Amino acid sequence: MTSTAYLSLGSNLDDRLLYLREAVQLLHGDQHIEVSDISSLYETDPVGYTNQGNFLNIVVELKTTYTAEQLLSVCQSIENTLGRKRVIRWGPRTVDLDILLFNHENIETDDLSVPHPRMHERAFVIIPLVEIEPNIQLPTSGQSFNEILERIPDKEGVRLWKRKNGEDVFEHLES
Ligand code: A4P
Ligand code: MG
Repeated sequence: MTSTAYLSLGSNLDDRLLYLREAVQLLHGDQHIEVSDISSLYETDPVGYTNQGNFLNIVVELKTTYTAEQLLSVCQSIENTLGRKRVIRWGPRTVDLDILLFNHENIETDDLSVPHPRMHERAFVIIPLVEIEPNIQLPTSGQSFNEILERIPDKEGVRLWKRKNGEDVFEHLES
């Protein structure tokens, strides 16, 4: 069975664009994953632990034959491959991949909470998500992300950095 998932990707260390591009390539290079859409790139003020550099954030849509748990381990192995060190919770990271949505499922296990529990309060997630999928709804409440976006604080902390032009932001996705 093919599932549709949305991931949030963020980076705020070193060459942020390169990390995001490599993460997307590693996702797309997996034979069980097809990256079907990518948002524009946004530069965003850090949320949570604020004494760190600005992030670049994107949201990607993908089709996958993995289960949500399998997709989580792929995300974690990509984080490890790209050199992520977990030093400070919510702190600086080369790249962070979070599963936002997996079909319309509600998943609550020791390792995985889907929908991502903090996504609805985060402009750096909701703005790129609404850009690629304006009509989507939060499975828990049925609220549309457009409605969530209207009420969300700190939207000025999320600035368009590179607009998606044409097919996708990463022209080298296939390589
Ligand atoms: N986990 C549970 N649910 C999920 C899920 N849906 N997707 C578990 C991914 N992982 C999930 O994550 C900790 C544990 O969450 C994992 O072991 C997994 O089993 P982590 O990636 O090791 O640690 P983390 O990233 O520090 O925690 P978390 O909860 O992912 O952090 P957040 O809340 O995502 O915050 N500000 C801006 N502007 N942009 C950002 O991208 N990111 C964060 C990270 C903070 N501030 C930011 C940004
Ligand atoms: Mg994470």
